[in-house]
Amino acid sequence: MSASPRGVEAELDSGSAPIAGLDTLSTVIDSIFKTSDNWIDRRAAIHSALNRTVVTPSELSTFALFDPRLPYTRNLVATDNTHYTLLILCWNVDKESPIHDHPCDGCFIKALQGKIRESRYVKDASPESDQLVLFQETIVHSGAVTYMDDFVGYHKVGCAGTEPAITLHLYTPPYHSCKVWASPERFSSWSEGKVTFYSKHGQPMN
Ligand code: 2CO
Ligand code: FE2
Repeated sequence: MSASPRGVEAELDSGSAPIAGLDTLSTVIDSIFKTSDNWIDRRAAIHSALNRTVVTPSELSTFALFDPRLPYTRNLVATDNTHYTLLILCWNVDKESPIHDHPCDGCFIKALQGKIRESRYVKDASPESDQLVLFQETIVHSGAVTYMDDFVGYHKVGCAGTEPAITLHLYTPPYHSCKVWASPERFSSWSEGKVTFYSKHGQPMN
């Protein structure tokens, strides 16, 4: 792994220095987990690091693998198997994920190419209701970073443009399955979605 000439500490300290490439980002993320001792600082540092990250065209050709048969393709970029997983997801036009939760502390998304739509839901507060209610819909443009967790609600994500979209995701800590809702009409009726990877470290799984 290569840090920038400025060094990882400088990367961490600076609120504005670009982070050149995914290797450097992984090194910076490793440092964040070593140095920050509370979630508020860690969350701000991760958000800042993702904001500053510039993914190169060569990295996109290595990691941004599309399977045209799937709504979206999950490609593992890096993980320490303890604190975080870094993924590149590739979204086919007019396709989206189901509504799902995130059984982790937080989910960060950076749009790298194209644009995505993030639709956020909460359980209807009325005890008689078994619905998920849409409370926010956002178009996330290339370069923007979003944050989500189960305290905020649940979401679905999809390609919002006429071209396929590519996103960078960081989940902390890694998780292996999540709740998936086929419809917002029935909150109590969810199924378990297992985490799968189309590729790991640039190598297709099949
Ligand atoms: N959480 C979904 C997944 O990992 C993608 S939506 O962004 O968090 O498949
Ligand atoms: Fe998600």
